[in-house]
Amino acid sequence: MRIAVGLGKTDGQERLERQGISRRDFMKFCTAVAVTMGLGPSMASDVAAALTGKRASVVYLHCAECTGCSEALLRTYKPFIDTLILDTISLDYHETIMAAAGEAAEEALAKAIKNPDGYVAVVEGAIPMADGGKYGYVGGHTMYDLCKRVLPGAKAVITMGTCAAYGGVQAAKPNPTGAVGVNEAFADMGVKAINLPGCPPNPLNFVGTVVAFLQGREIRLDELGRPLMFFGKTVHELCERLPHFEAGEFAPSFDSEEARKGWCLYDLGCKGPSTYNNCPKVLFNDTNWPVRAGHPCIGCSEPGFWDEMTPFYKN
Ligand code: FSX
Ligand code: SF4
Ligand code: F3S
Repeated sequence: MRIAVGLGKTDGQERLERQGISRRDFMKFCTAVAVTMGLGPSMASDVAAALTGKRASVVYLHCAECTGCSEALLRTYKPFIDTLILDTISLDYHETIMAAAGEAAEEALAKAIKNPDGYVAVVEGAIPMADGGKYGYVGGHTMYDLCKRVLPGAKAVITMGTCAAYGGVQAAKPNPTGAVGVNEAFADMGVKAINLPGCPPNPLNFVGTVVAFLQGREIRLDELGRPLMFFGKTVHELCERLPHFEAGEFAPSFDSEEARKGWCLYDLGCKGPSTYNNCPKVLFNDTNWPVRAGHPCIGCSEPGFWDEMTPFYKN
């Protein structure tokens, strides 16, 4: 299978080869991204073309969060995926992993947002709004002010994780810092972020969004700002335990033989029926997802799940 759709090797291909990423692994990854996007495996070469073309400049901001979203993205089981992601996008500013510190970091941000080709902004974490935003500072600026400086001028804004999308754990009652998601905080400035919730979100949903953006593809969203290609179905609809649900076969406890045999976890607290996400289809690290591992879905990609979906377990 060829990587390139156009003529000759692109810079991107050469970059990947220099990093020791084989074409076979790369195409396998592109097939997974295409399937995640609902495009079918035959579109893998289009995905490959987008991933090896001109790199999009990305400014990645961290607000109130645990950095689990970045960890999910960068600690994928195949070492080449983080390389690939970092190679696909030009990550010009990322507060956690950038080598620059202090004034050099400030300069990197100033330069990135002046890029004549524009930039994509990614936000991880909620925006603390209470008391003038004083509960979250980065480099002497409130998280609110930093976002205000970066987001309105971006070509696209992507929220990475439930905290940035809807407030997440920081917004759980009584929400002392007044944490809210990006769209709630910046709607009055015309910001309309594409929400990629999940605590953490699946890295393939992020890559799929970047690919769709690079391809100029329309990204259809649901009423909560989530791309329908990833969040169009409930976890329950995609779950491999669904036949047991339909047969009325419910595991009575986590350590039961029935749970091990794959019976439905609904009676143990599973929130799959009211949670939109593609975990059963996409898996994490190409390996597993909560319900297959015997853990109920806790609704981590829904707004307010810390309040609305608790108690997480019934037993
Ligand atoms: Fe939130 Fe991301 Fe949950 Fe953590 O940083 S979505 S707390 S996994 O990691 O923002
Ligand atoms: Fe639905 Fe959860 Fe049962 Fe799966 S385990 S079928 S998501 S209720
Ligand atoms: Fe989250 Fe449920 Fe998937 S808890 S990771 S949406 S299975």
